[in-house]
Formats: sequence, structure tokens, C-alpha cells
Amino acid sequence: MITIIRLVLREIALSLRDPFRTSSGITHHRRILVVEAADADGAVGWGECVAEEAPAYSAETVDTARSAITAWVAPAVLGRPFAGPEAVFPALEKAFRGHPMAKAAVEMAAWDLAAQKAGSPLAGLLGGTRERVETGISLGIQKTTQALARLAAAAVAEGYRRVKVKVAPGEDVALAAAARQAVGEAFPLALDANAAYSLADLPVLQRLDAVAPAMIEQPLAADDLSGHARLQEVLQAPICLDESVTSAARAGDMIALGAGRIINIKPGRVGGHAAARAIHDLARRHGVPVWCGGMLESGIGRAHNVALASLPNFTLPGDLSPSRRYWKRDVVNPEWVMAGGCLAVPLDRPGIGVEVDREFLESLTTWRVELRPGGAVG
Ligand code: OSB
Ligand code: MG
Repeated sequence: MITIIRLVLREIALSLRDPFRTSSGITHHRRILVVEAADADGAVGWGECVAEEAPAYSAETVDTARSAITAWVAPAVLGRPFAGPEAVFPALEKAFRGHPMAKAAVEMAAWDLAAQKAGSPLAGLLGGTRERVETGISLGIQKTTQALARLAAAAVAEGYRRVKVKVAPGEDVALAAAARQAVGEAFPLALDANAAYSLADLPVLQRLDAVAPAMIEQPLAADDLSGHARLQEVLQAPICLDESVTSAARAGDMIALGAGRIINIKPGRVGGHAAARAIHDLARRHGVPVWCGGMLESGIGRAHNVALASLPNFTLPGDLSPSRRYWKRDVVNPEWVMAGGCLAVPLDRPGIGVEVDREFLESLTTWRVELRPGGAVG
């Protein structure tokens, strides 16, 4: 049984080491919502919201999530006894529609809290079976093919198990070809379009296909499952859906329609661990491989992603880079490090398995509210 009696919602500011550009925009700094959930015994769980500053990846933003957590998520969970963390997502789905990123931030904190109380690593509580998870790198759109080739070759040399390259209309075929040249013929190279193309771009998509990518991620609009099904029929490369898969029901639609052959699961996108696990289980039953995506998370969100990625059907390398790929200093101890192209799942520690550096977090905090049953404390 878990009962959250206090939620501390913080917004922190973290600067990326290098700007990250995709077809939907450029990120220099991240505003990140961090959730701390406590029960009456003083046990604490941590969660992180993956919403970005602008509604580019999906409709949610840092500000809509702040509002949704305060006005809707918190009142639906505070003071309410749950049989276990898996009961939180159904309760939130029943309470109000949408806002999966806001829901996920609190739901995932509840999972950490439950794991802490059980003295179990989060990975174990979720049903994870791996001791380490394979790491892939996601490279933003570069100004020149030479710059991309350098980064891609360096990533292979560092031990990354997969290189993913962002593409956008007009910045695609030459970049993809340069990346292929840099990583070599047999290396897993993925392309991610973040929904920037339409079926009218078929000639370009076929030229991307000719680079023999391990997958093409989200080429078309998020709600265009039938378009993806038509595209999959003519592409050699498997389509991997990210933005389109908002729920287990949508994952079922993808499979039924043949709209893709791989799923990128981000727990923060789909409403949290319970929903992510449901998608994982469904995909597993249908023989569809999954991998864990990322949203430029701090070490807190990364910890949740690593725990989830230890489940058996996460058979492909995830966007789970080590802390120093993103940040000068991460908010957790120890920081996430890559060894042999993998991150180790912290199975020797309860919960998310890393310590949140409260002092550092406090120094990064730009806004904070404490929520209790009945409302905000201030
Ligand atoms: O589409 O996978 C994506 C980052 C922000 C928003 C969307 C995406 C990404 C990435 C980065 O690809 C993955 C990472 O966190 O390393
Ligand atoms: Mg993606």
C-alpha cells in the first residue's frame, strides 16, 4: 500500500553541453520539472517530467505540465491509498483526459517510492531481467556532413551500440549518407524525422531507405497511422514509431495496421511505467521489438528509463547516453557512465538506484511548490 501525502514540484534549469537540433527545433537549455513524492513515513520517490519548453514534440509543455500536475494530478493522488504503484495510472486515466507527461512524472515517482519502501531496485519491481542496457546515441542535425561524420565516427569509437541521426526535409539524404559512410556498412544506424515528412516526400524517404538504416523513426505525422502503413509497404527499413504511440491501444493499432515494426517506448510520453510496461508486453506478444527512447532527461529520468529498459523485450539499444553526453554535471550521484557500450542497471540499490544531489538540485531550482491533500502549501 502506498499513500503520497506530500508532493514537491520543482522546475530546474540545466544547460546542455551542446545544443540539440531536430526537425522540430533547437534546444540549448532545458527547463525540467522534477517531482518528489513522500509518504507519511518520510519515504521519498523521484520523478521527472519529459515535457519540453515548446509544444514541438507533442502538445504538452513545461508550463502545461506544471499546471496539470498542480490542478489535476496532485489532487487525484494525494492522500489516496493505492494498493501498489500499478494502480496509479488507471486512477489518473479515470480522473482526467490527456496530459500523459504530467501524469507520468508523478506516476513514476510513485514507482520509485514503492520500490524504496520494498527495499527493491525499481528494475526488479518492474520485472526487469537485465543487468546492463545497451546504449545508443542520438545526434542532432549538424550544419555540415563533415561535422556529423566526425560525431558519428567518434560515437562508434566510444563504444555506442547504435547511432541515431536526426533528419529534416532538406537536411536529410546527404547527412544520412555521411553518417553511413562514417559508421560503416554493418553498423546499426537509425534515422529520426520527428514527424517532419508526408507521403508526398516518398522519393526522399526512398533515398533515405537506400542508406540501409536499421530503422526510420517517426517519418510522418503522429496521428497518421494509415500513412505509415502505406509507407511501410514500400520501404525496406522497418519504421519505428515514437510520437504516434501514446498508449497500448495505439501500439495495438500500429501492429494491426502494419504501420511500423519497432516501437520506441518513453515512459514519460505514455503516462508512466504501467503504460510503458503494457506497451512492452503487447509488443512482446506480437514479436515486435522495443527500445527505450529519451527526451534529454536529467539523471533522474534516465534512472527510470534504465530500469524500464531492463525488461526482456527491450532488445534494441536505447537513447540512454551517459550523463556527460548531456550535462557538465548531472543531478544524481553516481552519474550515469557508459562501460562497454552499456549502462549498468543499479541492482544493488533500492528504487531508482541513484542519489539525487539535493544541494545541487536546490541551486538549479527556479520555481517550487509543495502540494498536500487539500491544496498547495506554497
Ligand atoms: O524523438 O527521440 C526523439 C530528444 C527530445 C525529443 C525527442 C527525441 C529526442 C532524442 C534524444 O532523440 C534522445 C536522448 O535523450 O538522448
Ligand atoms: Mg524520436
